Amino acid sequence: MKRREFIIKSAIAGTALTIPNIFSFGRGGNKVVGNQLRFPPVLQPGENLVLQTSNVEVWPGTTTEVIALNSSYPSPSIIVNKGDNFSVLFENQLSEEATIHWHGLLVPELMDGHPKDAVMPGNSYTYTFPVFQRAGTYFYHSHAHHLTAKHVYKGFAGFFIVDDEDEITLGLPRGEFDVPLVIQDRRSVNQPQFIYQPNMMDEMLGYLGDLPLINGTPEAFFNVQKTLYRFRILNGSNARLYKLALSDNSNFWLISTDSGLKEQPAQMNNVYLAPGERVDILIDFSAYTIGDSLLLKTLPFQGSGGAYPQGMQMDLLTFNIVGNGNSNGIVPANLSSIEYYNINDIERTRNFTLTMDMMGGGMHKINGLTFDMNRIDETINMNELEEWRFVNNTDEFHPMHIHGVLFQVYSRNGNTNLPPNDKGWKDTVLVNPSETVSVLVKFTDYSGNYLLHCHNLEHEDDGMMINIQISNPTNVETENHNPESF
Ligand SMILES: [Cu+2]
Repeated sequence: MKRREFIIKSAIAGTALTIPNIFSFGRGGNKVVGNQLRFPPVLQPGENLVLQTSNVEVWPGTTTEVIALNSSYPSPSIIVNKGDNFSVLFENQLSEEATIHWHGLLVPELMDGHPKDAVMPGNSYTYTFPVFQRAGTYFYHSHAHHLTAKHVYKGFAGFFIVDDEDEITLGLPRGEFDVPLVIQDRRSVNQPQFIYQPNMMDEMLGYLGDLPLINGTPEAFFNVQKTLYRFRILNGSNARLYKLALSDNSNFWLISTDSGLKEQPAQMNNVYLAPGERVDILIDFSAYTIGDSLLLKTLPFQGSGGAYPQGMQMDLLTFNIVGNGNSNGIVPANLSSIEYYNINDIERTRNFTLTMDMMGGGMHKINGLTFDMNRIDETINMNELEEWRFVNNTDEFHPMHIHGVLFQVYSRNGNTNLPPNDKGWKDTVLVNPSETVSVLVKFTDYSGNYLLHCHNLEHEDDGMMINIQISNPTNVETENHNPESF
């Protein structure tokens, strides 16, 4: 047994989440159709992450071949406290290379899972880094060269949840009332397999499906009490964008963007969530009646066509109201303090023009470039505030993700009046068709070779990714591990 390297928060792990379902009868006593929402296991201290092909039950009575960690789909959830030194041994038992990227976490270059740092078949690697960020819903996934999309589609992605004292004191719902939900779409035509064979159209639009899985559960239902819940929602899909809403159009509170709590909760009745993004929301079920059901849906919106249209309406998760339990959670008036950057403090502006080109080595490009492992495309000084403008010259959605930094959205098409899900700390920002999105970026923690890429994973593997080099001119690591920094 290795020494205890990080602390498991059993409160979030929620022992009640694993009790047998005794409420699977709906109104009128009819058996509810569908499958009870599953939860991935929580990685235990000293446990390794073993990447291998295995067969798991996704649809009852059948098995699905997955590429996942510790034979779990979704991959195990990692739960740590701010201040922990996280360390895990990663064993690659596949016959192809792999890395783990810790999405949204600020980690040293060699821990970031850059494809140049691939772990070869049969090899292992210890990922270790201090967790100095505040509480939030982060995740991890494959970042292997030209293999990211396939790996993630087949199951290689999991939650990385950070907890801290500041959040505990707020009185948000905890334990069994604090529920992680990862949304991933698969193709019903291939059921029960996760066949990954993108054709030309899939590489252009992304590999989209018609069948949503929630925590790997098809036709998922979740039995809830008449009380306040927190849901940590991760879009773990390769390419699908969701417009999340409740079936009765009622309001929920948005409390967190990618990288931790907002300043105040924002009441909304729908929110867009692009691949790689997370939102935490509070839903109050107290006004419903036992026996009622409510759906979490994705609403229709304008998107690409094809066999699996972007923007198609889907039912994602059924909430069955089954009891009078109380989370004792509250909707706090204030959540956290966020210091917003001032546009007048920028040292420079960089433009990143996003194009789709039928010719050349790859179709999706950033500033006319496709990814070259051995080429540094941008050099950025640490501790200097910059404005990065993503200019989308395509009619597709591009969720742009930056490694090694948390940033703030500044404007969309010049408009600084932003929706609530743009306000707060971000690591991924949706750039809509023909839109220009401006973000304010300052690297404060680590120097080295990081990445900027589209989180539509087909676009990423297609080459919509560039190397960024963070340089520290003073050559003095000013690693800012001050808890107040983010
Ligand atoms: Cu893209």
